[in-house]
Amino acid sequence: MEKKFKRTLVTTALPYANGPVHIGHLAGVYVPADIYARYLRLRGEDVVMIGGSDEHGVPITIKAKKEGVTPQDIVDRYHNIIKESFEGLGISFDVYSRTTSEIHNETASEFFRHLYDKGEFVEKTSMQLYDEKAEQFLADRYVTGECPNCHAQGAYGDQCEKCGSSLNATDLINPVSALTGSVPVLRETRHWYLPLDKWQPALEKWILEEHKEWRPNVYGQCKSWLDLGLQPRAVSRDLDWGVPVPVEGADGKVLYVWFDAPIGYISNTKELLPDSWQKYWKDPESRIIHFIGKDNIVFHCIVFPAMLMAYGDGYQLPDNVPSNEFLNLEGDKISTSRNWAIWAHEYLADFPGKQDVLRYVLTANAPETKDNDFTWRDFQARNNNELVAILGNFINRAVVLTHKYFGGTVPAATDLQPIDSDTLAELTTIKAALEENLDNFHFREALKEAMNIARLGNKYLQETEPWKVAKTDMQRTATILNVALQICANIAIAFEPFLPFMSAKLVKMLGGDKITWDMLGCTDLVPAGAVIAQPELLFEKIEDETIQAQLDRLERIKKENMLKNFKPEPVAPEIPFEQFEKLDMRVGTVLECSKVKKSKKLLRFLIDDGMEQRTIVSGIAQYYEPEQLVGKQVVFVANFAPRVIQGITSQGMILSAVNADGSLSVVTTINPATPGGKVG
Ligand code: B3M
Ligand code: ZN
Repeated sequence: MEKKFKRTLVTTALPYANGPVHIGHLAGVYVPADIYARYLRLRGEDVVMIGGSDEHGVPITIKAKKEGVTPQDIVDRYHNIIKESFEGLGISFDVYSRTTSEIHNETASEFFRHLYDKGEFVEKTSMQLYDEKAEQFLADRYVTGECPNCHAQGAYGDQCEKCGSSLNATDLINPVSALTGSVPVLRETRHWYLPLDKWQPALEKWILEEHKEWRPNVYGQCKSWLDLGLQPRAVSRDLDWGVPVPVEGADGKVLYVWFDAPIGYISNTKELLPDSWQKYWKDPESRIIHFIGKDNIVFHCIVFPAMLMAYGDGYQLPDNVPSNEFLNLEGDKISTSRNWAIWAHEYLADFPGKQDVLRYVLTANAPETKDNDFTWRDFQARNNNELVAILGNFINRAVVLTHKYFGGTVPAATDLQPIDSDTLAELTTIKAALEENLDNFHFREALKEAMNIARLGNKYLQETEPWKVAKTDMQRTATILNVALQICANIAIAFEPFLPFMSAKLVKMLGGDKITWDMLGCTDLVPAGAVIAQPELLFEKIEDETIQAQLDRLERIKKENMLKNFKPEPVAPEIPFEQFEKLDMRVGTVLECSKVKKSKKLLRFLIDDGMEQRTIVSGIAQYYEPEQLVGKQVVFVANFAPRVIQGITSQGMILSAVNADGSLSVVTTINPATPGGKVG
């Protein structure tokens, strides 16, 4: 840290309470923020970590409507799930609140009113779509219609999902209200806009000149926004869910969710520290760090800072905004609506006691500089090959050998040799590297450095072989195990920010109590004569079946999504009856069916066609076992010109239906039909 700060406020993006949190949220925001906050706490710094649910916004009202419940029901449900998930994973919030709280309502309301009174807003009227039946203005998401660009049907008021273009609801062709299905009309409405253009020069100076150290993705996004030129932004909406606009005559209007949500950071700090919250926001010797995902950059680096500057009164701007890229799941974008995610609460239920495994994998694979992929195979490999084989194995060996040779009493190091001091000296080097990385928000690299301590320990035991030395030299054995236990204690400290559950167990196992970051690099953490506990398993192997069950779940979800999204192919151009008549389709009974050798796709059929028997080759081997089909009736095209397939002459074609996932279902008859009978 170049500058010295007196205190740090760590904020984490407020997750929308319209669904649970998933590994993408965790990897992007909450795990890195937690690592950072824990690190600062261990250093004894004054740090506060703030979080809460974002409970306003249109998606929540839509979900409520769909389920026939109130928006409050929705946010109550998800706020609780989210909060418990964070607790379960050891995300160490000092406060986790919500934007429907009274204190937030007051704070956001006052914030708006202050800007209003200062004349910081521009008031503008515009024409918006209004549903006369529902007697309300329609939020963008509540209007669908034809896309003015690609003419697809069902485009939303803010975006066409077909061609991806962003839209204005008023540009939709033939708009329909999603509330009542009626045709909306244009009506005049008044809103308050924050003139971001006014703050453009100040923002340019602050970001482009004074914060060149920000991550390239963050700096780059800000630069392109600024290069485009900032425009006034509406900060109110016609909606009945949110913080009411505190101005006379603003009935039916609420603060735009992106106006009130960042103020949530302030309300949450107030809730936690009613008397001293201002120190964290207004003292130039404090600093604010926003942990967010990349889709939130503009709001945290441009809009919210402009709001704070407009407010004045000493509010400080964030010092850094370490935003991550996205985490994908098994090669596909994580999506709440498609259920393509690993949900935090489900993980906790499926993998009890394995919080640190997820924290480890998400950090080792963190999308710090580019999008990354989570795969269950990688999860398993990192657990088995790194946590079990390197970390767990080293600690286990050190503790087990101490029990074996010294009955669990820490032996004294009375015979220090160069290999011992060299190894111990490495700890100081690793500590420096760890700090360098943590201070600069490089959590992946930092985790690698922590892991290097375990690697160092394994190498040390491999080279000193205490199990052999013990046969001849107990004094030397004592020294080696003393050194190994000091390395274990260093692991407990270095890993606390990353794997707090493991760290706490290890501290207890070594008979320790309180740890601090200063202790890292020390070589007398476990004193000779102290008694250590029996070894406890810190990590265990994850078996193939466990991983397969998760992969099967994802496979099921993929299938469900395919069915949901299936759109039948458009019907082919009309044909006259005579053309249909040319096709001679018949019923037949399958007499024999077998796999075609050397082919994965083909089955060979012998069909009773009422005349002679005929052979047909059909490409459905992936969907049926041959014996399933024997005795069944099929429909086939009888006047197809014979074709030679894999050396077999196929006399016709068996009809199958093509399913959403591309699989095939053979067509059959409901009542027993006469072989050879015409189909038509
Ligand atoms: N709820 C958006 C999101 O989860 C939003 C963050 C608010 S942070 C003030 O992407
Ligand atoms: Zn379109």
